[in-house]
Amino acid sequence: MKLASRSSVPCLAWLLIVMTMMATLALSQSDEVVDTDRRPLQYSVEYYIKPAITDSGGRFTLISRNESSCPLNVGQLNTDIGEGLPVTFMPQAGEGKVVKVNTDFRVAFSAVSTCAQTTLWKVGENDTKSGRRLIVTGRALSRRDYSNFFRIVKTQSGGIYNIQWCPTQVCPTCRFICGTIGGLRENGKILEALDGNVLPVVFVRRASSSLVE
Ligand SMILES: *[C@@H]1O[C@H](CO)[C@@H](O)[C@H](O)[C@H]1NC(C)=O
Ligand SMILES: CC(=O)N[C@H]1CO[C@H](CO)[C@@H](O)[C@@H]1O
Repeated sequence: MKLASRSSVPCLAWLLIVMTMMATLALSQSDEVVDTDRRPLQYSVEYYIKPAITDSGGRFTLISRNESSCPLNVGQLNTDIGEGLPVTFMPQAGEGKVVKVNTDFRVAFSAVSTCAQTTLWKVGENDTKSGRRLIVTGRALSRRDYSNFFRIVKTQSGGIYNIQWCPTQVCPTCRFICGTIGGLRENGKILEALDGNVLPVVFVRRASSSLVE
């Protein structure tokens, strides 16, 4: 009897350790963003961004808001026909290879623009016409300009996400008016903007992008 009760103590301790390890593992895995093949999203790999729901436009691409100007806006194709432009996510220093939810990163279309401008996503000024902040392309103007940082957040459904601008990780003391990206229809085009409807999206890994193991 004595022997049995003694040996049950380390047994219980082991069980606790194993359970804690499993819980930690489950937590870290659920923090990973996954693509449409349920593989973890990786930095520096190309992905297409696609609406998770129908009748809300096609894949993400660069859009010219005005015919004459260079494509400055982040937007969507009008239909689900067409590949769109892939993006790559760029980590802040010290991040791992895998993109996690609620983690600030920079994101750019991997396209060579004829306008010889950056394809980095940026939150633009509040647009007077729509009262919404459009997502444009451009570089931050200073080190304290956090307009290039975006993050992926979970929705109620697994594998479906929202893209947010809320860079509290890069500036924990800043007070941001955070916003989530959704499509804004204007003159037969779909532009992305904060401060309105919210678009659930999925990430489709570009076929030629090889996984870096
Ligand atoms: C943008 O402008 C509209 C209209 O002037 C205003 O209602 C809204 O609060 C502004 N949004 C932000 C984020 O400043
Ligand atoms: C630079 C430029 O021409 N901007 C125009 C683009 O279109 C919007 C909306 O129609 C106008 O408000 C801008 O003046």
